[in-house]
Amino acid sequence: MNLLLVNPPIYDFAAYNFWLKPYGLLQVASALKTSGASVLFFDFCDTTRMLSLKKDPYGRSKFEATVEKRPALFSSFRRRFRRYGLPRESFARFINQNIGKRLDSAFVSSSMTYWYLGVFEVVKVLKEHFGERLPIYVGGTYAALCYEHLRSHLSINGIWTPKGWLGEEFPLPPSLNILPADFSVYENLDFGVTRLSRGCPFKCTYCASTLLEPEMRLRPEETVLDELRYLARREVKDVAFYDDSLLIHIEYLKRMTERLKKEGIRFRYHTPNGVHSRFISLETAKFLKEAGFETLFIGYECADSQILAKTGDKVRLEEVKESVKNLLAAGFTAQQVTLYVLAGHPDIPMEAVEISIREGAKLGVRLMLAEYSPIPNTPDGENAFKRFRIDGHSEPLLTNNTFFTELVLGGENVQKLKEQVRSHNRTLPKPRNSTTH
Ligand code: B12
Ligand code: SF4
Repeated sequence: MNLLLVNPPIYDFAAYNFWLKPYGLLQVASALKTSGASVLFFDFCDTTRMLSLKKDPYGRSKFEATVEKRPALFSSFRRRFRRYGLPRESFARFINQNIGKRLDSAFVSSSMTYWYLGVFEVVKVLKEHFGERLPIYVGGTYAALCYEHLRSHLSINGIWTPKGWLGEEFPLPPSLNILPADFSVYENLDFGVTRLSRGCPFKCTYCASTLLEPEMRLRPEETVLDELRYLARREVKDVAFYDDSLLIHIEYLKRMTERLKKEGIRFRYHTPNGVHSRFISLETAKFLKEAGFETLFIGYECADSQILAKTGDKVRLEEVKESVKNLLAAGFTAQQVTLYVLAGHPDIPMEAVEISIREGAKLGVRLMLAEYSPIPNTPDGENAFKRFRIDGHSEPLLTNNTFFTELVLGGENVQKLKEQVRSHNRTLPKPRNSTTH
């Protein structure tokens, strides 16, 4: 059986390859190959194929991009709307050279809810080339969170959701999310990603984690180790964790890194998805340093504990202060630790974001704004839709984090916040022999 797996391009106001890999689709690749199928793979966001790009020392980079016509609902929004990823022609070439007309089914992944135009583009091209009779299946975050939107706009065979298939089923193991990811589909690898678990024990009111995975599940240790051993054989140096709550599994993490070390495997680890301050004791900070964690991103969100308590109480300013103190004492530099500051959440006014930046700046590590995206069916997402009279269900573009943050705070204020963050980051000492950018 000939199957094609595609990770679509991104349509957005901004996109950066912040250790982005279509991890779910790589798990699908693994399941399909195990069942004996022949798998072809095309990733529009594979930056190893964008030769003109400058990479940072950890494999991150911009994407190749073209400016696109702004969707009508963004007409009063001044920012440029772009398509990020490999050009349409390279996909057409790939199809002509590798598949011709012999394709049994196609599998398309999806990521952010507001990136669905990429899914639409890929499905359209597939239908043009292979005809309406080609079975097409779509999965991933947008499919899971906005399946009604997807179903009502595209004629496809099946949608993979956390509750099971919608429409036609394609036989895939129900334990898909604990299967290994198959990185062999990539000719070149600039970094790897992994996860020890799926799901999160916290229930933050702005987050979709429980909708995507109602129960927290650990992936088998051997599966994760095999994934990482494979990446080591491919000489990958940087690995990013995609866990929702990585440090809750500290014993697992310790066992795993210890076993890899015994096998002579050492990576530089990164946590772009943010980790919890609460779990960073001095002992854990020392372990992280020793294990090879190179950049740590921490979910700081907001300095106001009352606001935080209302959204799920996953973090408090005191805990952030303590964790940063521990990380610096364990030998991390100011440049290696970044605090995410949440902006654009309707319950966090401009002044509260500015206070968060000021308080965060006092801790002497990097800050980064995380622009809020109102996610359908989350408590805060639904409130946001009511308050701003927008319907993110019938138009998921409205959940775009850049757009929504400007809607809440105003464009000038967002620029002001960005400048405050930038000017703080400029004050931080640049370490000698630094590999950070
Ligand atoms: C890792 C991660 C990131 C990574 C990058 C991930 C990526 N590859 O795109 C980083 C750190 C960069 C990131 C950034 C952001 N993220 Co994020 N991220 C995640 C996280 C934790 C995992 C996503 C992931 O890749 N999962 C990997 C695989 C295992 O899961 P999956 O894709 O769902 O696939 C499963 C199935 O769907 C299936 N599958 C997948 N594809 C297909 C295809 C077919 C055909 C089939 C059959 C099945 C199938 O296989 C998997 C089985 O388990 C999710 C939360 C979560 N728990 O899922 C949030 C999440 C996706 N992110 C979110 C947010 C808000 C953001 C940010 C906006 C945060 C911020 N304010 O800065 C930014 C956005 C960046 C941007 N440019 O716009 C939101 C979604 C927002 C939205 N509107 O869609 C989520 C849901 C978290 C939340 N707060 O609720 N994120
Ligand atoms: S701790 Fe993070 S992943 Fe877990 S529910 Fe809260 S925001 Fe979501």
